[in-house]
Amino acid sequence: MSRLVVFSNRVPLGDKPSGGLVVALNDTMISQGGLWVGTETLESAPTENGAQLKPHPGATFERLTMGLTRDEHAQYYLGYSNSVLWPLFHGRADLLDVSTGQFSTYKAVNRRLAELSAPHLRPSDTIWIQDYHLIPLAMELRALGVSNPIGFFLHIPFPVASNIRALSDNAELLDWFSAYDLVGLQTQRDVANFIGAFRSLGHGELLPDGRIRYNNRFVRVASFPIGIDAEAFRAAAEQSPEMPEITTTAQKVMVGVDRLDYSKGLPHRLKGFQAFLREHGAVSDRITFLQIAPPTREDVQAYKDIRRELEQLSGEVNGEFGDIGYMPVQYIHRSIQRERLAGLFRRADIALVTPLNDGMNLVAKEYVAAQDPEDPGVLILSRFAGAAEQLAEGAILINPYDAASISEAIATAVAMPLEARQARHAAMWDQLTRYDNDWWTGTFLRTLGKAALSRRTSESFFIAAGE
Ligand code: GDG
Repeated sequence: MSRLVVFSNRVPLGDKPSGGLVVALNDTMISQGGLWVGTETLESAPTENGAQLKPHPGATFERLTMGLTRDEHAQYYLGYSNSVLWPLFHGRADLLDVSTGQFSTYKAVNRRLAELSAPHLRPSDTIWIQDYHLIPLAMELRALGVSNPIGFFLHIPFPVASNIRALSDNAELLDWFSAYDLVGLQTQRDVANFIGAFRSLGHGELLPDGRIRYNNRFVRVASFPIGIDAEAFRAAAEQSPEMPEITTTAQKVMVGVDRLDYSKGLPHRLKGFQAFLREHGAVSDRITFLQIAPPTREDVQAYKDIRRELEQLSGEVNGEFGDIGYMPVQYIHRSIQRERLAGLFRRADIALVTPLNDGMNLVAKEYVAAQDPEDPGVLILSRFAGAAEQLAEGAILINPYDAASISEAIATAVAMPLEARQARHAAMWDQLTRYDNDWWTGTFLRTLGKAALSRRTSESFFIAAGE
């Protein structure tokens, strides 16, 4: 059997991995073994900076990391990855923070990672590269003669062509993607955007078999919505300890859990809750809205701004509607343990998930998985989350830009009878178990195997034909 080699910016080094990508792949690596390669930021610059990969023994699979200096972390990770690609791919060209050195460091880090990892690769390996930090990696590996099947999965949305034009070096982006055998995206909408970008920016040609031909390279693109291990998450929620601390004077608990990121629509969520309290507060059950928002990328200005805005808004809502013994908004700016998160989801009557743009949104799926099917809570979900393509039948879909839409959805959720909640939950549970984590990895890797085979055939055909 072919060995799986995964590349991602971060490699799980602790006992309890967290974060969607890492959790999803960790299970696969534990069950089938392989090699996981990534980066690690060094506290002080070593004399021979990142001259070789560092092994991390102690797992059932092999782990290697490449050390990044503080400067590389600033330019490659905080800079090009998170101040250029992240906002751009989330449709926020207004938040681009471009500065000299980011682009060249991003490319240099990818090149060094290719150079240092190539000697560790075997001819029969299947290579799976993850996310926007490492888009150029396949091109760099190909330049070193690596001809293995190489797949890529983008965890965030793929932007429309007009947004890509905001990147000065957008032609390189298409070159990078075309070095892959298979590009996996979260949704059908992303696939349409990907094809649109190749057609309008690069004169790519969509072939009848669904592949894109671009500069005589062939790349297959398809959607593989990332899943979770729903059964395991349900079991964790069942076993999670009681939470007396969230039994408040409120009759209902509504929850939100998101990294404090501007793509998650947190201010919009609070404005929606505020509209609900104004419209329906007097006649509704009292609701406590518990928002867990762990810090993330705090050195990037846009993240400092969103934090300030959120703190101000929670204060405003609490000032307007709080009472002795009742604070409508509980805002917690730190991370909580995964087991407690599962229990919190199960306890909550409603989840409010309002991203303005999101690749998938695993929180929505985890909330559904954690519910007691006999007495499930209600998911309110933005139509701009990738998860909305799968969960439309069971969730209440909202437009996060419209506070009235959120307010109405909360009122509907509060009043929803048991039977309706059960039926909606059953429809979503069906999706979660059908398209779970094993489905995601299995389907992607099978498709990659086929794509690599047909690419070899086509490219040798064009070489033979002298094109
Ligand atoms: C990216 C894409 C895509 C959150 N707070 C805590 C905590 N979490 C966990 C959640 C969930 C994960 O982190 C977040 O995943 P999301 O999917 O919601 O969002 P991103 O971090 O933006 O992930 C996204 C995903 O990649 C996977 O492809 O779905 O669209 O943006 O698992 O539970 N976990 C713990 N404490 C917290 O406070 N333990």
